Amino acid sequence: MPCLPSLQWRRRRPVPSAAQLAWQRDELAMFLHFGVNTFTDREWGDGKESPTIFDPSSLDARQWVKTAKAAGFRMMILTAKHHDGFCLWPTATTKHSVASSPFRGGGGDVVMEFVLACRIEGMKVGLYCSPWDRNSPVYGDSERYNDLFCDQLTELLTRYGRIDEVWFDGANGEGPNGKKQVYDWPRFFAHVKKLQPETVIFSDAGPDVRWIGNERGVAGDTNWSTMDPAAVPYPGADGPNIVAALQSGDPNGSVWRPGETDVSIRPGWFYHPAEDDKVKTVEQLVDLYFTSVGRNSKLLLNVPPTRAGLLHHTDVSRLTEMQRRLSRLFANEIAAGARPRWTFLNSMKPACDVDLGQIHSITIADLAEDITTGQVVTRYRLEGMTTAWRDLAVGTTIGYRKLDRFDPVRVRRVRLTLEVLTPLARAPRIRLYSPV
Ligand code: FUL
Repeated sequence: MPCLPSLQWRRRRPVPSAAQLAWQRDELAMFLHFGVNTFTDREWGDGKESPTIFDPSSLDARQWVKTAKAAGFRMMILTAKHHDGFCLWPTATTKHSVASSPFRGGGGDVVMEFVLACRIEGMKVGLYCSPWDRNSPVYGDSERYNDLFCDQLTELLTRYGRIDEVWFDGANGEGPNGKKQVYDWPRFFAHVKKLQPETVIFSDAGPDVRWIGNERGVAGDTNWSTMDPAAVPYPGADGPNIVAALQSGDPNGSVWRPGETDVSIRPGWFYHPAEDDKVKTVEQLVDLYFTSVGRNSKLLLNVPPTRAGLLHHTDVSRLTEMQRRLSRLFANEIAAGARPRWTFLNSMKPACDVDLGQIHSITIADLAEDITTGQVVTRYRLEGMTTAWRDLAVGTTIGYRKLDRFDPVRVRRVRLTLEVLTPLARAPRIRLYSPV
């Protein structure tokens, strides 16, 4: 009788779509919260704001995009509509928009300026459109509002060319009729995909990208890109196990749904002058890179434009410095020429040994699975040796990228031992960096 591989080995594990793969490889995305709250100094508008308050004096979307590009960001996501319902584009669905504001004499379109600036700079484009709408008179009249929301999505997804990410927040309230709005999520998702088949949709519940479960910028140290879709059944779902499921994913999950880590450079999501001296430090920004990108996630860092319509000079200089600091940290790769010798690559405990040729001081390990074939590492141990082996980093998942920082250690050889769910299709990548 032929010997059949075990069922577990034969089951096909989920793999990323081309869009999910590109999304992850971008690593850094910038969030821009901008709207009437920028002018009222609030975080959540109540929808009663007069559109006339929206009057950025020197809005320059090129300044946003150039700043992001110089700092290594590859995508930007703008709040086209936040919970207050004010639309940054001239929509036909409501008068509560830029068309009723003094901005560009009522002829302006912030979404258009943003998209054009992104196109010129080769930056990918994402749009946030809040389903919770505190201005809409039909919010709470579920079917009518769902129709209106789909009309808004149609405008956003047909007027501006390719949109690479559509970002949904799960916030859900009651309308003026006192009734809770019932969102038709399957309809929203299908509508987006019909209009922009290549886009990735973000929400707590995916379908393409999931929320990481907190707004502190910290992904789970164990972080699977696979998920059980039943764990978070719809955006905004509440329950005792939901945050853990979002943080860590699920090794046995049936869908590929990597986590996105959103956090603001300031305490609030919108710009507040009183927070000008509370901008995250360069060290904090670098830490965020390690707790997001370095934990198999993607960093979505919010940098809110000011009332002038520009990124604040403090935020700009922190971003520039963050990029400089990261480039320095990853400047001295030392194992580049060394060939890892893999043993038992086809087993459940593959291991490899790298002879560095001479003694090197190392301080960062950068491990990566080839996720085009899925994510399978459940445990890893990286050891270094000059005279005796010692642990450098021990952890659970690797995925797209796992970064470990440690005090500089002088080593001549390193050894990586893995435990995997299914045999590796390709050897993981190992990069080691010396301090500068
Ligand atoms: C939250 C919203 O309520 C915040 O205002 C912000 O937009 C953040 C990104 O998502 O859930």
